[in-house]
Amino acid sequence: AQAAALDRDCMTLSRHVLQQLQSFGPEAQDLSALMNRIALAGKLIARRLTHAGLMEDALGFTGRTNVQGEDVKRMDVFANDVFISVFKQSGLVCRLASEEMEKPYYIPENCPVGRYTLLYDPIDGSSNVDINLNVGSIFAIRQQTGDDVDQSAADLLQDGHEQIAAGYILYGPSTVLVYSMGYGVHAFTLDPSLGEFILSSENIRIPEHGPTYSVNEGNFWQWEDSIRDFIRYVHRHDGYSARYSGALVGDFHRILMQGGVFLYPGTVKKPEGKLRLLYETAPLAYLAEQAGGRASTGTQPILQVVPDKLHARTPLVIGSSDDVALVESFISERQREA
Ligand code: P6P
Repeated sequence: AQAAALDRDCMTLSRHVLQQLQSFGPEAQDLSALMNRIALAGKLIARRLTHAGLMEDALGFTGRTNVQGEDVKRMDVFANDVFISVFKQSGLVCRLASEEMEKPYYIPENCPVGRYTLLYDPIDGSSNVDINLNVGSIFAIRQQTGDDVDQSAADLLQDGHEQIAAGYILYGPSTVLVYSMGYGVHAFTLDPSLGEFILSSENIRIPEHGPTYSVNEGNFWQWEDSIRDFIRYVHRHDGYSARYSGALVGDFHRILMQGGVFLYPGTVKKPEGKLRLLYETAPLAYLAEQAGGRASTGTQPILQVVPDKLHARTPLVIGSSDDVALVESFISERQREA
C-alpha cells in the first residue's frame, strides 16, 4: 500500500502529459513544459488568494473597467500579470489572449516551433474573491496559423475544434487543475507540501444524467420562453436540485464530477449571453465532450461556433448529454411553434 501511495504521489502533471503525448514526438516536450507553466501560474495565483485577506492591496477594485465593461478587481490584474510573467521567458508561446486584455500580448522573440497561443480567463468569478468563495482560471491552447504580421490575431477566429488542449484551475478548499489534450479529462490536486499537482482523477466521465441544474434564476423574466419552460419542468419534477455559485469554474466542476446541466442562456436583450467563447465556453465545451458530455448554445454545438471577434460571447448549455438534450428539446419545441 505504501508503494502504491508513493507511485500515486509521483504521477505529477508533467509526467502525465508526457505519457499522454508519447506518440507526439518533440511537440510533447513543448506541451508538457507549457502545461507545467500553467501549473506554476496556478500555484502563484492560489498562493495570493490564500493570503489576499491579509494583504493591503490584494482585494477590492482597481477603479478601472475592462474590455467587457466590467469592474476590474485587483486580483484580475494580478492573475493576468502572472500568466504573462510565467510565459514571457518560457519560449513556449507566441501570444497570450485574455479576457482582461483588449488585444493579445505578443512575445515574438520567443515564438517556438509549435507557435502556440494561450487563451485564458485569469480569474473567472472574481466577484467571489472578496467573500472567500471559489474562483477559477480557464485556459485553452491553440496553434497560430499564418504569421499574423498585422497582429490582428484573425487566425484565432476559428471554431473550438482548433483547440489542442483546454482546462481550468479551481481555487477551492484545495487547488485542482483539470485538463484534456484530446485523450480524456484528468484532474490533479495541488499538494502544497510538494508544490506539485498530483493526479487525483483520471479519465473523468460526466454521467448521462445528473440531479443538478445550475442557472441564475434571477434572470427568469429576461430569458426566452423556452428556458422558462425548462425551469418550470425541473420545478415540477422530483430529482432535480439547484446549485449556483456565481463562478463558472466551480459550477462546471460540480457538473463534470456529478452530472447535471449548467446554463447561461442569452436574454431577449442580449441573445448572445454573457460568457465569452474563446476562453470560457469553448474550453469547457472541449472538456465536456472529452468527458462524454455535451455543450451547446442551445441550438448548435459550442465547438462549431466560429467567433466574429476575439471577445465574442455565446449562450451556454453544458453538462450531461441527456440534460443538455432536454434543454434543447424545449428550445426546438418553441421554435416549431414560432
Ligand atoms: P451572473 C463571473 O462573472 C461569470 O463570468 C462566470 O464565472 C459566472 O458563471 C457568471 O459570470 C455569473 O453571472 O449574471 O449569474 O452573476
